[in-house]
Amino acid sequence: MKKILITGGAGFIGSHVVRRFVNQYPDYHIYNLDALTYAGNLENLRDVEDAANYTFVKGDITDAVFLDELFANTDFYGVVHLAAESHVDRSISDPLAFVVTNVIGTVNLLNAARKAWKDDLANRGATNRLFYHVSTDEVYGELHDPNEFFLETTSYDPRSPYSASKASSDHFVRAYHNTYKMPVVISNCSNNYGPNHFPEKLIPLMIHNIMQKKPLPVYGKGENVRDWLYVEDHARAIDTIFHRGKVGETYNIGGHNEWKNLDLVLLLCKIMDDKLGREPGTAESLITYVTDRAGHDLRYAIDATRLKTELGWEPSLQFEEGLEKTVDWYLENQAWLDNVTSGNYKKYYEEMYG
Ligand code: NAD
Ligand code: TDX
Repeated sequence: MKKILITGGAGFIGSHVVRRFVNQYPDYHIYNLDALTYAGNLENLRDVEDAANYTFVKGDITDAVFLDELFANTDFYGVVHLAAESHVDRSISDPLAFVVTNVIGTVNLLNAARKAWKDDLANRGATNRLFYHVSTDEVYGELHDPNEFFLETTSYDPRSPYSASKASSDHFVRAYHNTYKMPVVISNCSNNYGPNHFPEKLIPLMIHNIMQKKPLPVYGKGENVRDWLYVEDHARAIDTIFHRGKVGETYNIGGHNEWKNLDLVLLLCKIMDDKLGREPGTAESLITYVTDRAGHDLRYAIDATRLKTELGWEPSLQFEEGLEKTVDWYLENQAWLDNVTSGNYKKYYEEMYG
């Protein structure tokens, strides 16, 4: 059985990646390493927690000694690294936390793999191993020309503490490939949405506030543009790249689905009024324009042609369909949302894991 370490598997995207790997690959044993920060929620994985090929490991990637022991005790074939601080607004109020987890944590993980795989790295270029680093489109900076898209070759130009920390971690991953022959692959994905998204991010925050008839805070004039991808499509892209991507390469992942924030919020308002049986315009009346995010990137848009032509991956869902699925999930899983917003989600696993 191949042992695969997935970091950050209790988070939003990580939980979808863990579920996919556990269900699709019974011949893999999936180890989910997660520190269970505020963003980690094991309720996301209730449906797979008893699977024979799944093990949860509570641990922190900022702890190098712990990682060295873990790698010494378990012979991992591969790593899929998602653990990170992921919210731009938090990076503006506490940048150092992003350096510690996203930069130092990633280097710790690279070091642990390097030590454990040293014979393979020296002898065979470790073609039997893989270190997959999951990154973001935000490392490329912002776009102004509507005809421009981020390519794998676009120069890095991170503009928030979050994107600077992710860019730095990407550089370290490439440096380990060049210097130590670490077999790496990197993907840079656009904004994800879907079930289990923590309600500090735009789409789940708006869904939550519409349900509760609370104000919908739109930053600035709502003119910033994001390129949205359904989270299960991202998990499928990661699966594709993990199995068929070329070592040393980078793949952009995106939905080719750009939305101005205000247009997206208006669409969500319409869907929610309809689903909740409210008068049209009820949710829209909650929109409140608030002070803009500092250094707010104007537009992100990914060109994912390489992933399509070389590995055959394409998004499977239209945005309206994905958004409706997402809204339905939140309406059917109000207990999940209540547990997260009340902080009760921590109690479930604190009893089990401390
Ligand atoms: P998330 O915040 O929902 O989850 C992060 C997970 O990492 C949580 O379970 C948390 O407990 C864990 N974690 C945090 N610090 C840790 C540490 N020190 N040690 C171990 N575990 C730790 O994040 P997400 O939105 O699922 O993003 C996952 C990855 O994908 C991140 O690397 C992010 O940069 C990247 N990404 C996210 C998006 C997006 O739209 N959300 C888009 C592109 C790339
Ligand atoms: O209350 C809000 N009001 C608002 O107008 C929030 C939370 C956000 N916004 C705007 C800011 C952005 O233009 O909505 C857009 C999306 O914001 P977020 O959901 O915070 O995402 P973003 O900053 O684009 O970053 C996300 O995508 C790339 C993820 O959080 C990152 O982890 C990922 O790398």
